[in-house]
Amino acid sequence: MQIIQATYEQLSAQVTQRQNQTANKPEIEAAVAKIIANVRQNGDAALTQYAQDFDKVSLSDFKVPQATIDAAYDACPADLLAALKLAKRNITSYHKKEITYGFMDAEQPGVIRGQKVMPLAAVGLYVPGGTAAYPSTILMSAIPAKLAGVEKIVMVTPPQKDGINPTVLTAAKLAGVSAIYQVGGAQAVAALAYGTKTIPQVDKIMGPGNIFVATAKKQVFGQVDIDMIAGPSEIGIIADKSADPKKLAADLLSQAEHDKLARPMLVTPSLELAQAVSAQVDAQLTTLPRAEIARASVENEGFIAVVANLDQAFDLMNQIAPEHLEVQVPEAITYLDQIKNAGSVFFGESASEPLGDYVAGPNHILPTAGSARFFSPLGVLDFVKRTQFIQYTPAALAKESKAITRLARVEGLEGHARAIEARQ
Ligand code: HSO
Ligand code: ZN
Repeated sequence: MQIIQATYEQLSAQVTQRQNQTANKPEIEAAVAKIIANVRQNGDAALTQYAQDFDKVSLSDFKVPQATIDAAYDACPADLLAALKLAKRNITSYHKKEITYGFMDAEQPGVIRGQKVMPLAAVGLYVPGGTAAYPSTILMSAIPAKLAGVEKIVMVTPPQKDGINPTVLTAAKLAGVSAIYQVGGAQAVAALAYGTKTIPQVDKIMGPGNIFVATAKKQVFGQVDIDMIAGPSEIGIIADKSADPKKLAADLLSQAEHDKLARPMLVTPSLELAQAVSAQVDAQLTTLPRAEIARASVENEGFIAVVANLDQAFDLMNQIAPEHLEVQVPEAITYLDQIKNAGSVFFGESASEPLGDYVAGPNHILPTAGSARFFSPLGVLDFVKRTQFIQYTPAALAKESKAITRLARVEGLEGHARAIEARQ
Protein backbone atom coordinates (compact mmCIF):
# COMPACT_ATOMS: atom_id res chain seq x y z
CA MET A 1 0.00 0.00 0.00
CA GLN A 2 1.34 3.37 -0.99
CA ILE A 3 2.83 5.40 1.88
CA ILE A 4 2.78 9.15 1.33
CA GLN A 5 5.08 11.38 3.34
CA ALA A 6 4.53 14.98 2.44
CA THR A 7 3.77 18.32 3.97
CA TYR A 8 0.25 18.85 5.21
CA GLU A 9 -0.41 21.30 2.36
CA GLN A 10 0.68 18.73 -0.22
CA LEU A 11 -1.49 16.01 1.33
CA SER A 12 -4.46 18.33 1.48
CA ALA A 13 -4.04 19.25 -2.19
CA GLN A 14 -3.90 15.56 -3.16
CA VAL A 15 -7.08 14.83 -1.26
CA THR A 16 -8.93 17.65 -3.03
CA GLN A 17 -7.79 16.35 -6.39
CA ARG A 18 -9.01 12.80 -5.66
CA GLN A 19 -12.40 14.01 -4.60
CA ASN A 20 -13.58 15.37 -7.93
CA GLN A 21 -16.62 13.38 -8.98
CA THR A 22 -16.56 11.52 -12.25
CA ALA A 23 -18.62 13.06 -15.01
CA ASN A 24 -21.73 11.42 -16.41
CA LYS A 25 -21.42 9.41 -19.61
CA PRO A 26 -23.72 10.82 -22.30
CA GLU A 27 -24.22 7.42 -24.04
CA ILE A 28 -25.49 5.90 -20.80
CA GLU A 29 -27.70 8.92 -20.14
CA ALA A 30 -29.29 8.49 -23.57
CA ALA A 31 -29.75 4.71 -23.29
CA VAL A 32 -31.40 5.09 -19.88
CA ALA A 33 -33.71 7.89 -21.07
CA LYS A 34 -34.87 5.58 -23.86
CA ILE A 35 -35.60 2.74 -21.43
CA ILE A 36 -37.56 5.04 -19.12
CA ALA A 37 -39.64 6.40 -22.00
CA ASN A 38 -40.38 2.86 -23.21
CA VAL A 39 -41.50 1.68 -19.76
CA ARG A 40 -43.68 4.79 -19.34
CA GLN A 41 -45.34 4.09 -22.64
CA ASN A 42 -45.55 0.31 -22.74
CA GLY A 43 -45.52 -0.70 -19.06
CA ASP A 44 -45.35 -4.43 -18.37
CA ALA A 45 -44.81 -5.29 -22.04
CA ALA A 46 -41.58 -3.28 -22.02
CA LEU A 47 -40.49 -5.01 -18.81
CA THR A 48 -41.09 -8.45 -20.33
CA GLN A 49 -39.08 -7.46 -23.37
CA TYR A 50 -36.13 -6.20 -21.29
CA ALA A 51 -36.17 -9.34 -19.14
CA GLN A 52 -35.85 -11.30 -22.36
CA ASP A 53 -33.15 -9.07 -23.93
CA PHE A 54 -31.02 -8.17 -20.89
CA ASP A 55 -31.61 -10.97 -18.38
CA LYS A 56 -32.31 -13.79 -20.87
CA VAL A 57 -35.38 -14.98 -19.02
CA SER A 58 -38.99 -15.14 -20.14
CA LEU A 59 -41.27 -13.94 -17.40
CA SER A 60 -45.00 -13.44 -17.63
CA ASP A 61 -45.45 -12.66 -13.93
CA PHE A 62 -42.85 -10.51 -12.16
CA LYS A 63 -44.20 -10.92 -8.67
CA VAL A 64 -42.40 -13.44 -6.48
CA PRO A 65 -45.13 -15.67 -4.99
CA GLN A 66 -45.59 -15.42 -1.23
CA ALA A 67 -45.15 -19.22 -1.07
CA THR A 68 -41.62 -18.88 -2.52
CA ILE A 69 -40.72 -16.24 0.08
CA ASP A 70 -42.17 -18.31 2.92
CA ALA A 71 -40.35 -21.44 1.73
CA ALA A 72 -37.01 -19.58 1.65
CA TYR A 73 -37.64 -18.26 5.15
CA ASP A 74 -38.57 -21.69 6.49
CA ALA A 75 -35.49 -23.28 4.92
CA CYS A 76 -33.10 -20.64 6.31
CA PRO A 77 -30.47 -22.31 8.54
CA ALA A 78 -31.22 -21.58 12.21
CA ASP A 79 -27.92 -19.82 12.95
CA LEU A 80 -28.30 -17.57 9.91
CA LEU A 81 -31.87 -16.69 10.84
CA ALA A 82 -30.73 -15.95 14.40
CA ALA A 83 -28.01 -13.62 13.08
CA LEU A 84 -30.51 -11.79 10.86
CA LYS A 85 -32.89 -11.46 13.81
CA LEU A 86 -30.13 -10.07 16.03
CA ALA A 87 -29.32 -7.51 13.34
CA LYS A 88 -33.01 -6.63 13.05
CA ARG A 89 -33.35 -6.12 16.81
CA ASN A 90 -30.38 -3.78 17.00
CA ILE A 91 -31.25 -1.86 13.84
CA THR A 92 -34.77 -1.43 15.23
CA SER A 93 -33.72 -0.29 18.71
CA TYR A 94 -31.24 2.21 17.24
CA HIS A 95 -33.52 3.67 14.58
CA LYS A 96 -36.50 3.94 16.97
CA LYS A 97 -34.62 6.80 18.57
CA GLU A 98 -34.76 8.73 15.29
CA ILE A 99 -38.56 8.86 15.15
CA THR A 100 -39.73 12.47 15.28
CA TYR A 101 -43.16 13.80 16.00
CA GLY A 102 -44.85 16.98 14.90
CA PHE A 103 -45.71 19.86 17.20
CA MET A 104 -48.44 22.39 17.78
CA ASP A 105 -47.95 25.70 19.61
CA ALA A 106 -50.27 28.27 21.13
CA GLU A 107 -47.65 30.87 21.99
CA GLN A 108 -49.71 33.84 20.81
CA PRO A 109 -53.35 34.42 21.76
CA GLY A 110 -55.74 33.14 19.10
CA VAL A 111 -52.97 31.53 17.04
CA ILE A 112 -52.29 27.85 16.49
CA ARG A 113 -49.24 26.81 14.49
CA GLY A 114 -48.12 23.29 13.92
CA GLN A 115 -46.28 20.72 11.95
CA LYS A 116 -47.43 17.23 11.08
CA VAL A 117 -44.94 14.46 10.31
CA MET A 118 -46.22 11.73 7.99
CA PRO A 119 -44.70 8.64 6.42
CA LEU A 120 -44.31 8.32 2.67
CA ALA A 121 -47.08 6.05 1.40
CA ALA A 122 -44.89 3.76 -0.71
CA VAL A 123 -41.17 3.25 -1.26
CA GLY A 124 -39.27 1.09 -3.70
CA LEU A 125 -36.13 -0.74 -2.75
CA TYR A 126 -33.69 -1.75 -5.48
CA VAL A 127 -31.62 -4.85 -4.64
CA PRO A 128 -28.84 -5.68 -7.13
CA GLY A 129 -28.54 -9.18 -8.54
CA GLY A 130 -25.83 -11.81 -8.09
CA THR A 131 -23.23 -11.53 -5.34
CA ALA A 132 -23.95 -7.83 -4.74
CA ALA A 133 -27.40 -8.68 -3.31
CA TYR A 134 -26.74 -8.08 0.38
CA PRO A 135 -29.41 -9.27 2.82
CA SER A 136 -27.96 -6.89 5.43
CA THR A 137 -28.67 -3.91 3.16
CA ILE A 138 -32.32 -4.95 2.88
CA LEU A 139 -32.62 -4.80 6.68
CA MET A 140 -30.84 -1.42 6.75
CA SER A 141 -33.29 0.16 4.33
CA ALA A 142 -36.60 -1.55 5.02
CA ILE A 143 -36.50 -1.39 8.84
CA PRO A 144 -36.21 2.44 9.06
CA ALA A 145 -38.98 2.70 6.43
CA LYS A 146 -41.22 0.47 8.53
CA LEU A 147 -40.45 2.46 11.68
CA ALA A 148 -41.34 5.65 9.85
CA GLY A 149 -44.74 4.11 9.14
CA VAL A 150 -44.38 3.41 5.40
CA GLU A 151 -47.15 0.97 4.50
CA LYS A 152 -45.96 -0.25 1.15
CA ILE A 153 -42.32 -1.31 0.75
CA VAL A 154 -41.81 -2.73 -2.71
CA MET A 155 -38.61 -4.57 -3.57
CA VAL A 156 -37.29 -5.03 -7.10
CA THR A 157 -34.36 -7.23 -8.05
CA PRO A 158 -33.08 -8.55 -11.38
CA PRO A 159 -34.40 -11.98 -12.35
CA GLN A 160 -31.86 -14.77 -11.74
CA LYS A 161 -31.70 -18.00 -13.70
CA ASP A 162 -31.84 -20.14 -10.56
CA GLY A 163 -34.19 -17.91 -8.61
CA ILE A 164 -33.60 -15.08 -6.17
CA ASN A 165 -31.05 -15.65 -3.40
CA PRO A 166 -33.05 -17.27 -0.55
CA THR A 167 -31.31 -15.18 2.14
CA VAL A 168 -32.44 -12.05 0.28
CA LEU A 169 -36.01 -13.37 0.41
CA THR A 170 -35.65 -14.22 4.11
CA ALA A 171 -34.29 -10.77 4.98
CA ALA A 172 -37.08 -9.14 2.97
CA LYS A 173 -39.72 -11.07 4.88
CA LEU A 174 -38.06 -10.32 8.22
CA ALA A 175 -37.81 -6.61 7.44
CA GLY A 176 -41.46 -6.34 6.42
CA VAL A 177 -41.12 -5.88 2.65
CA SER A 178 -44.65 -5.91 1.17
CA ALA A 179 -43.97 -7.36 -2.29
CA ILE A 180 -41.00 -8.49 -4.39
CA TYR A 181 -40.81 -8.14 -8.18
CA GLN A 182 -38.20 -9.67 -10.46
CA VAL A 183 -37.26 -6.64 -12.49
CA GLY A 184 -33.83 -5.07 -12.62
CA GLY A 185 -31.85 -2.28 -14.22
CA ALA A 186 -33.07 1.12 -15.37
CA GLN A 187 -36.40 -0.46 -16.36
CA ALA A 188 -37.09 -1.39 -12.71
CA VAL A 189 -36.44 2.19 -11.62
CA ALA A 190 -38.75 3.47 -14.38
CA ALA A 191 -41.48 1.03 -13.35
CA LEU A 192 -41.29 2.18 -9.72
CA ALA A 193 -41.29 5.85 -10.70
CA TYR A 194 -44.25 5.71 -13.07
CA GLY A 195 -46.02 2.47 -12.13
CA THR A 196 -47.13 -0.30 -14.50
CA LYS A 197 -50.10 -2.62 -14.34
CA THR A 198 -48.26 -4.98 -11.99
CA ILE A 199 -45.66 -2.74 -10.35
CA PRO A 200 -47.02 -0.03 -8.07
CA GLN A 201 -45.82 3.55 -8.34
CA VAL A 202 -43.82 4.64 -5.30
CA ASP A 203 -42.85 7.98 -3.75
CA LYS A 204 -39.16 7.25 -3.20
CA ILE A 205 -36.63 4.84 -4.73
CA MET A 206 -33.77 3.54 -2.64
CA GLY A 207 -30.86 1.22 -2.92
CA PRO A 208 -27.59 0.70 -4.74
CA GLY A 209 -27.19 -0.45 -8.32
CA ASN A 210 -24.93 -0.33 -11.33
CA ILE A 211 -24.37 2.76 -13.46
CA PHE A 212 -27.67 2.21 -15.35
CA VAL A 213 -29.64 2.03 -12.12
CA ALA A 214 -27.87 5.09 -10.68
CA THR A 215 -28.42 7.07 -13.88
CA ALA A 216 -32.10 6.06 -13.97
CA LYS A 217 -32.52 7.19 -10.37
CA LYS A 218 -31.07 10.58 -11.26
CA GLN A 219 -33.38 10.87 -14.26
CA VAL A 220 -36.59 10.08 -12.34
CA PHE A 221 -35.67 12.41 -9.46
CA GLY A 222 -38.44 14.98 -9.17
CA GLN A 223 -41.08 12.52 -10.33
CA VAL A 224 -40.15 10.63 -7.16
CA ASP A 225 -37.60 11.20 -4.44
CA ILE A 226 -34.42 9.13 -4.43
CA ASP A 227 -31.83 8.30 -1.79
CA MET A 228 -28.27 9.44 -2.32
CA ILE A 229 -26.29 7.93 -5.17
CA ALA A 230 -23.83 5.66 -3.39
CA GLY A 231 -20.25 5.44 -4.63
CA PRO A 232 -17.68 2.74 -3.84
CA SER A 233 -17.08 1.99 -0.14
CA GLU A 234 -14.53 3.98 1.81
CA ILE A 235 -12.77 3.42 5.09
CA GLY A 236 -10.57 6.02 6.72
CA ILE A 237 -8.56 5.06 9.77
CA ILE A 238 -6.85 7.45 12.16
CA ALA A 239 -4.37 5.54 14.30
CA ASP A 240 -1.30 6.18 16.38
CA LYS A 241 1.59 3.88 17.21
CA SER A 242 -0.45 2.10 19.91
CA ALA A 243 -2.65 0.45 17.25
CA ASP A 244 -2.27 -3.14 16.10
CA PRO A 245 -1.17 -3.20 12.41
CA LYS A 246 -2.79 -6.61 11.88
CA LYS A 247 -6.20 -5.34 12.90
CA LEU A 248 -5.86 -2.11 10.91
CA ALA A 249 -4.87 -4.03 7.77
CA ALA A 250 -7.80 -6.40 8.21
CA ASP A 251 -10.21 -3.48 8.57
CA LEU A 252 -8.79 -1.72 5.49
CA LEU A 253 -9.21 -4.92 3.48
CA SER A 254 -12.77 -5.38 4.75
CA GLN A 255 -13.81 -2.41 2.65
CA ALA A 256 -11.28 -2.95 -0.14
CA GLU A 257 -12.94 -6.28 -0.93
CA HIS A 258 -16.23 -4.52 -1.78
CA ASP A 259 -15.07 -2.93 -5.00
CA LYS A 260 -12.00 -2.33 -7.16
CA LEU A 261 -12.74 1.36 -6.69
CA ALA A 262 -13.19 1.14 -2.90
CA ARG A 263 -10.92 3.47 -0.95
CA PRO A 264 -8.99 2.19 2.07
CA MET A 265 -7.12 5.06 3.77
CA LEU A 266 -4.95 5.30 6.85
CA VAL A 267 -3.69 8.55 8.32
CA THR A 268 -1.17 8.28 11.12
CA PRO A 269 1.62 10.26 12.77
CA SER A 270 3.71 7.07 12.98
CA LEU A 271 5.89 6.06 10.02
CA GLU A 272 6.63 2.81 11.81
CA LEU A 273 2.91 1.96 12.00
CA ALA A 274 2.46 2.97 8.36
CA GLN A 275 5.16 0.51 7.27
CA ALA A 276 3.83 -2.29 9.46
CA VAL A 277 0.26 -1.86 8.15
CA SER A 278 1.46 -1.80 4.55
CA ALA A 279 3.33 -5.08 5.09
CA GLN A 280 0.30 -6.60 6.82
CA VAL A 281 -1.99 -5.63 3.95
CA ASP A 282 0.32 -7.45 1.52
CA ALA A 283 0.50 -10.50 3.77
CA GLN A 284 -3.24 -10.72 4.35
CA LEU A 285 -4.02 -10.24 0.66
CA THR A 286 -2.33 -13.55 -0.13
CA THR A 287 -5.15 -15.51 1.51
CA LEU A 288 -8.17 -13.29 0.93
CA PRO A 289 -10.70 -14.95 -1.41
CA ARG A 290 -11.61 -11.62 -3.03
CA ALA A 291 -7.93 -10.62 -3.31
CA GLU A 292 -8.24 -9.59 -6.94
CA ILE A 293 -10.81 -6.91 -6.10
CA ALA A 294 -9.15 -5.90 -2.83
CA ARG A 295 -5.69 -5.64 -4.40
CA ALA A 296 -6.94 -3.35 -7.14
CA SER A 297 -8.59 -1.16 -4.52
CA VAL A 298 -5.49 -1.07 -2.32
CA GLU A 299 -3.10 -0.38 -5.19
CA ASN A 300 -5.11 2.15 -7.16
CA GLU A 301 -7.26 3.89 -4.59
CA GLY A 302 -5.68 3.18 -1.21
CA PHE A 303 -3.04 5.16 0.62
CA ILE A 304 -1.35 5.62 3.95
CA ALA A 305 -0.54 9.24 4.78
CA VAL A 306 2.01 10.08 7.43
CA VAL A 307 1.25 13.36 9.19
CA ALA A 308 2.98 15.34 11.94
CA ASN A 309 0.43 14.75 14.70
CA LEU A 310 -3.11 13.58 15.49
CA ASP A 311 -4.59 17.05 14.99
CA GLN A 312 -3.41 16.99 11.41
CA ALA A 313 -4.82 13.48 11.02
CA PHE A 314 -8.28 14.71 12.06
CA ASP A 315 -8.03 17.78 9.82
CA LEU A 316 -7.14 15.65 6.79
CA MET A 317 -9.91 13.13 7.50
CA ASN A 318 -12.44 15.94 7.91
CA GLN A 319 -11.42 17.10 4.46
CA ILE A 320 -11.79 13.58 3.05
CA ALA A 321 -15.18 13.11 4.79
CA PRO A 322 -14.98 9.30 4.60
CA GLU A 323 -18.01 7.03 4.57
CA HIS A 324 -16.55 5.08 7.53
CA LEU A 325 -14.02 6.46 9.98
CA GLU A 326 -12.20 4.33 12.54
CA VAL A 327 -10.39 6.12 15.36
CA GLN A 328 -7.79 3.72 16.74
CA VAL A 329 -6.01 5.62 19.50
CA PRO A 330 -6.23 5.35 23.30
CA GLU A 331 -9.43 6.89 24.74
CA ALA A 332 -10.72 7.14 21.17
CA ILE A 333 -14.22 8.39 21.96
CA THR A 334 -12.82 11.54 23.57
CA TYR A 335 -12.01 12.73 20.03
CA LEU A 336 -15.72 12.90 19.09
CA ASP A 337 -15.63 16.71 19.03
CA GLN A 338 -12.82 16.77 16.46
CA ILE A 339 -14.90 14.88 13.91
CA LYS A 340 -16.70 17.17 11.48
CA ASN A 341 -17.29 15.08 8.37
CA ALA A 342 -17.81 11.30 8.37
CA GLY A 343 -20.71 8.94 7.67
CA SER A 344 -20.24 6.50 10.53
CA VAL A 345 -17.53 6.54 13.18
CA PHE A 346 -16.00 3.56 14.95
CA PHE A 347 -14.17 4.28 18.19
CA GLY A 348 -11.58 1.99 19.67
CA GLU A 349 -9.99 -1.33 18.94
CA SER A 350 -13.12 -3.49 19.12
CA ALA A 351 -15.21 -1.27 16.88
CA SER A 352 -14.14 -2.88 13.64
CA GLU A 353 -16.04 -1.62 10.58
CA PRO A 354 -17.91 -4.89 9.81
CA LEU A 355 -19.50 -4.66 13.28
CA GLY A 356 -21.38 -1.67 11.90
CA ASP A 357 -22.07 -3.34 8.56
CA TYR A 358 -24.07 -6.07 10.24
CA VAL A 359 -25.24 -5.96 13.82
CA ALA A 360 -24.48 -2.83 15.84
CA GLY A 361 -27.65 -1.10 14.67
CA PRO A 362 -26.60 2.26 13.13
CA ASN A 363 -27.21 2.29 9.39
CA HIS A 364 -24.68 1.04 6.86
CA ILE A 365 -26.15 3.03 3.97
CA LEU A 366 -23.91 6.05 4.21
CA PRO A 367 -22.71 9.09 2.28
CA THR A 368 -19.63 8.44 0.09
CA ALA A 369 -17.23 10.45 -2.09
CA GLY A 370 -16.92 13.34 0.34
CA SER A 371 -20.69 13.84 0.55
CA ALA A 372 -20.61 13.32 4.33
CA ARG A 373 -19.94 17.07 4.26
CA PHE A 374 -23.67 17.54 3.63
CA PHE A 375 -25.43 14.12 3.66
CA SER A 376 -26.33 11.92 6.62
CA PRO A 377 -26.67 8.17 7.08
CA LEU A 378 -29.94 6.66 5.88
CA GLY A 379 -32.55 6.65 8.62
CA VAL A 380 -36.17 7.10 9.63
CA LEU A 381 -36.11 10.77 8.57
CA ASP A 382 -35.58 9.70 4.96
CA PHE A 383 -39.03 8.13 4.94
CA VAL A 384 -41.13 10.94 6.34
CA LYS A 385 -42.30 14.29 5.10
CA ARG A 386 -43.68 17.29 6.97
CA THR A 387 -46.75 19.42 6.48
CA GLN A 388 -47.22 22.66 8.39
CA PHE A 389 -50.49 24.29 9.44
CA ILE A 390 -51.93 27.49 10.96
CA GLN A 391 -55.23 28.67 12.44
CA TYR A 392 -56.01 32.31 13.50
CA THR A 393 -59.01 33.86 15.23
CA PRO A 394 -60.42 37.04 13.61
CA ALA A 395 -58.84 39.14 16.37
CA ALA A 396 -55.44 37.53 15.92
CA LEU A 397 -55.59 38.17 12.17
CA ALA A 398 -56.68 41.79 12.69
CA LYS A 399 -53.57 42.36 14.79
CA GLU A 400 -51.30 41.35 11.91
CA SER A 401 -53.27 42.71 8.95
CA LYS A 402 -51.35 45.99 8.65
CA ALA A 403 -48.01 44.19 8.43
CA ILE A 404 -49.36 41.72 5.87
CA THR A 405 -50.87 44.35 3.56
CA ARG A 406 -47.73 46.49 3.83
CA LEU A 407 -45.54 43.56 2.76
CA ALA A 408 -47.98 42.50 0.02
CA ARG A 409 -48.02 45.95 -1.54
CA VAL A 410 -44.26 46.33 -1.48
CA GLU A 411 -44.16 43.14 -3.54
CA GLY A 412 -46.76 44.56 -5.92
CA LEU A 413 -49.32 41.93 -4.94
CA GLU A 414 -52.54 43.91 -4.39
CA GLY A 415 -54.65 40.72 -4.46
CA HIS A 416 -52.83 39.42 -1.43
CA ALA A 417 -53.53 42.64 0.49
CA ARG A 418 -57.20 42.57 -0.48
CA ALA A 419 -57.63 38.96 0.68
CA ILE A 420 -56.62 40.09 4.15
CA GLU A 421 -58.71 43.29 4.01
CA ALA A 422 -61.78 41.26 3.00
CA ARG A 423 -61.74 39.97 6.57
CA GLN A 424 -61.76 43.34 8.29
N1 HSO B 1 -19.76 -1.63 3.96
C1 HSO B 1 -20.83 -1.57 2.98
C2 HSO B 1 -22.09 -2.22 3.41
C3 HSO B 1 -22.04 -3.70 3.50
N2 HSO B 1 -21.02 -4.42 3.95
C4 HSO B 1 -23.01 -4.61 3.19
C5 HSO B 1 -21.31 -5.70 3.94
N3 HSO B 1 -22.52 -5.82 3.45
C6 HSO B 1 -21.08 -0.11 2.63
O1 HSO B 1 -21.22 0.71 3.71
ZN1 ZN C 1 -19.01 -3.67 4.11
